[in-house]
Amino acid sequence: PKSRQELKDRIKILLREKDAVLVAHYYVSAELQELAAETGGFTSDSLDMARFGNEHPASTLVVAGVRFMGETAKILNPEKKVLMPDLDATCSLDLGCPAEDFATFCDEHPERTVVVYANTSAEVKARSDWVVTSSIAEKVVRHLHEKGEKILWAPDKYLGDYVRQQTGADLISWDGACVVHEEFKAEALKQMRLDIPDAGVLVHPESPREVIEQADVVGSTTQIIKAAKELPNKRFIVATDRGIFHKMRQAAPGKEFVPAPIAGETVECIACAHCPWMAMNGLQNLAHTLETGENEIHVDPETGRRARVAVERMLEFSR
Ligand code: CIZ
Ligand code: SF4
Repeated sequence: PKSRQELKDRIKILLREKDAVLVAHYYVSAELQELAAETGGFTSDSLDMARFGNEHPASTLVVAGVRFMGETAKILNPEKKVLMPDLDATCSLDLGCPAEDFATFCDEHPERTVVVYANTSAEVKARSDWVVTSSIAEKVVRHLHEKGEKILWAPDKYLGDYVRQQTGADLISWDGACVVHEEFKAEALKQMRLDIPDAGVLVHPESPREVIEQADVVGSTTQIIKAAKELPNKRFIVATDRGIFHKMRQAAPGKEFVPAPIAGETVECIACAHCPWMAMNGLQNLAHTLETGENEIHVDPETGRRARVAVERMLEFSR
């Protein structure tokens, strides 16, 4: 077994040798986020990860995140090799929305425009009219609503609920949830806000409605990082995966970040608010995939072609 430093050095060499670039999500370990920064790669949310991978000239993209992020990279770049540290790193939203059941749901509502969250399989994306991420979901749905379109939304019911409320759109939702964000508890958050009354409250819209209602800022990961920098508060209660604290501390040095409570916890929170699938990304399996070329993402070309139309619509809209 190699030391962590030896592994990092090996990964740096392999990235160069294989003409590969590391694209990481805010929810993976600080170590991987740093490695991406040190090697000319990138850390961000799923929208900007897709954009970066699409624009970068490397012939291999190594995606440290969860499976749908690797698939989106492949959908946009069928000619590139896309590798992931662990192909079993998935997402409860993706798992909870199987393509066949989703197709049945769409067939039952043929008059509706199908808008799906990026946290879905390539097959589900291929069935959609639009793919969106949390940073532009509201804007896209507002745009469609203003054109008089009715929406079929999947898979996150909390984000769907939030977007419906913000835009007034006629929107029906699939019944899915994120295992991390769904656990944030409204009552415990009320108590925590009393315990630290000066704290700003930042909430990702995959959280339950009663948690969202207590937020000073509701937004995607990128929007939450921006709020930490721009709001005057010195402390923040944060309802999203705590992997994001690494970038928040860099963006707003000297400020303090407290994870929002799950299941009755108040100020102290040690093993909560972290996605088990994001946590599967490590130095060892990253080195392994680069070394062997194993764990390559494949998307059926016809499925990929159809999904690409909906993903590119998002990229075009967000320009
Ligand atoms: O919860 C996730 O997986 C998020 C926030 C994905 C994204 O859009 O970056
Ligand atoms: Fe999916 Fe939630 Fe994990 Fe994001 S944090 S990958 S939405 S399970």
